[in-house]
Amino acid sequence: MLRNRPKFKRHPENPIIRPGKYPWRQAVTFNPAVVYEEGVYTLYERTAGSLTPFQCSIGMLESRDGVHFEHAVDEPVFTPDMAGSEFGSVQDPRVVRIEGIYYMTFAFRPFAWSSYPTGVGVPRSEQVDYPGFDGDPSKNQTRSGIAVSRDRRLWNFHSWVSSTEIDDRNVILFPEKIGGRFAALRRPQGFVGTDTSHGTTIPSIQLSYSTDLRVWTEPVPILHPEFAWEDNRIGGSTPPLRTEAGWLVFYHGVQNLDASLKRVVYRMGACLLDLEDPTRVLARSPEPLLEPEEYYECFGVYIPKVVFPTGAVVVDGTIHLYYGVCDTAIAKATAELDAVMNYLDLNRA
Ligand code: BMA
Repeated sequence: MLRNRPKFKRHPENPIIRPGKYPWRQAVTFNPAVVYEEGVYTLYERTAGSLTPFQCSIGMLESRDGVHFEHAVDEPVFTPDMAGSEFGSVQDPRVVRIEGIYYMTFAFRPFAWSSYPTGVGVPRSEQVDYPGFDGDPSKNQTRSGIAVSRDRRLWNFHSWVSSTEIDDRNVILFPEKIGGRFAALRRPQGFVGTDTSHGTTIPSIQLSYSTDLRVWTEPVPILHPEFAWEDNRIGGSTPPLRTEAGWLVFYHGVQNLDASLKRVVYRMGACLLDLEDPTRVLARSPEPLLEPEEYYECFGVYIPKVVFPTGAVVVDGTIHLYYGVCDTAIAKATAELDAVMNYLDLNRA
């Protein structure tokens, strides 16, 4: 099987996007959304000016070659304030265009916390005192929302996908309606542990539909962790890419290395979902297709050993994959779409 594993070629100039230039992106830039249209790559970065508090906004960059990006706007194009809380944090955007309108799904924490990296695993984080917030973590869960734009530059908050009661992130819209409805991948974390009513005990990828992007059907689990490299959780990574054989989705798998140190490793896998009924998984990669190997994927200012893809576009048969590294910077890798599809074909369910 390993013989046929498609090769993701890292760009020699990685990490291609690094922190700096503006105060609001001084500390980190990572986990970007990417769209490609008429020869222009538009990238939306998750940025923060500091880790204390770790308050994130979304910046916008453009490029003609997909490697050398310049800021299109000097200020963030989407901020916590625009999502309803000046003390909050907007995170991990994914952007798709459906019927001429751009939709950005994002994760949102109402009150940004402060993070203290440990160098070995998930940082220690503390709730911060803000007016109107008593520090109760149950009132500061990460929920997911949608912003819309007609021109890729001016964004407005549109609606929520999940409630304040549940941690639900990695919400990713399909790039077209399915059976007349919007469809989204999501990763609700409440329905896990001892609650088996949703058919999953480890955070899994689930699917919901909506006719208006406001009211969503109850999420249905579609992909569960199965392999050792997914034993902590899995979640959707990049917006589904339409292929003849099905929706190609890259997802992330998290493995526990040492629970006492919160030491984990984030890797990337791929799956293929049925075009008409994406709850049907047609194929899945038994092994990761990208994992931390290079220095910039193993060490950063926030967390070690993380590749976290959030954007993928296909240009002339080549997949251009953009991924956050160690929540610090942005890297790029490319692979041939045919190679990925042939590999998944060997790994049909
Ligand atoms: C996840 C998310 C991602 C992040 C990853 C690694 O839970 O917060 O945004 O890249 O952890 O820290």
